[in-house]
Amino acid sequence: RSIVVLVGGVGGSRFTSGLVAELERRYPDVITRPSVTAVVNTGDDAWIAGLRLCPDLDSMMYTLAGVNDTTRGWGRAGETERVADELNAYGVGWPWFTLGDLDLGTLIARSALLRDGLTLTEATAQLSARWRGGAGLPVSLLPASDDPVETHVRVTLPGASSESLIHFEEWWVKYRAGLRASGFEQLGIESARPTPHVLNAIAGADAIILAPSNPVVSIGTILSIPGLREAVRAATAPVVGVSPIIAGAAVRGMADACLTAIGVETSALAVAAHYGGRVDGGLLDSWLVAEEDAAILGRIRALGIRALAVPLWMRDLDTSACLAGAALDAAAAES
Ligand code: GDP
Ligand code: FO1
Ligand code: CA
Repeated sequence: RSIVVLVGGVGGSRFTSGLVAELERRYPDVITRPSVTAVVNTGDDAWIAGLRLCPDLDSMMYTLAGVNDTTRGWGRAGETERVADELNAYGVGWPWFTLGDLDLGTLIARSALLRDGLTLTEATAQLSARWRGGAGLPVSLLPASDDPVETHVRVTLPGASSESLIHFEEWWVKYRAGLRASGFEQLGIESARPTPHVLNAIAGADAIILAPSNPVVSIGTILSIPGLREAVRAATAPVVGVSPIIAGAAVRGMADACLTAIGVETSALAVAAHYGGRVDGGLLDSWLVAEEDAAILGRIRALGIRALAVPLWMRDLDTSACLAGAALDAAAAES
């Protein structure tokens, strides 16, 4: 059996770690344990100092390898920043964006593999293989596309009289989402395609889960790759979504500002309506909301979506595993 989960960075990696822990608990024998494939957002990717940065793939890889920095929420634990100081002295890269030395090792390795002609999917498989004493990661990481797609944000820069497009990382890290976004553009999206690996994983899945990731710049970008949304709709597996919004607030990150920019209210109901019910041309068979949001269950069901209220806070591995278990149960109830 196989489970496919669509993910962004922090929300996606917390949820996926919980999913792995829950599957290990339910299926102690590795032979019977369902496999997990994560389809990862690549819209935050960028060339920086000549190197390929893939923030969400790296958040997933570091978290599943157990080497992530849990306080900052990105990058490696125990980092040093000697190389970043040199890059800044040369005026190369983004001075407001800190690349740790260990993290730079990943970026150099990835860039070397891409330059050797590997696809991002192949490079990601090689980067993933070294972890856990060479056993690799407990999840297959698949970039949603091998074709570069880079999310840019339409903003009016301080002192400017007209709008310009800046990279999503600049909007988020340099301006902390403080500049009002009037829209997002996924540069490269028209000619991007989902990889065959992604299409096969979706078609062959027994359950498809939309992680509690940013619905606009993580899950939204994955789904806007031409053909991907259609592949999820055509899949035989039940599609279960987990709300990234609890009681009208994005728990952490910039989902609130992103939803506002595309005209969607920050609520679990509005995000469900945005994804849509599968019966109505949308994606969702089931939608998990927080217990705090139990009052909206009836309105979600009115959209033709099964709805359940469960503990939605991923505080630690146990609470993340519990949430993943609820998503597995919702999928089992559908099939
Ligand atoms: P990013 O790429 O690092 O921004 O991470 P993702 O796109 O995977 O997820 C970010 C979103 O996850 C946040 O904007 C929140 O809405 C959501 N999120 C973060 N923590 C939690 C949590 O504990 N529970 C739930 N339900 N959602 C969360
Ligand atoms: N986030 C920050 O807030 N500041 C940083 O300097 C920063 C550096 C960084 C380096 C590598 C990487 O993979 C991620 C990094 N992030 C940083 C986090 C990341 O860019 C964003 O939080 C996500 O992409 C948002 O979706
Ligand atoms: Ca991200």
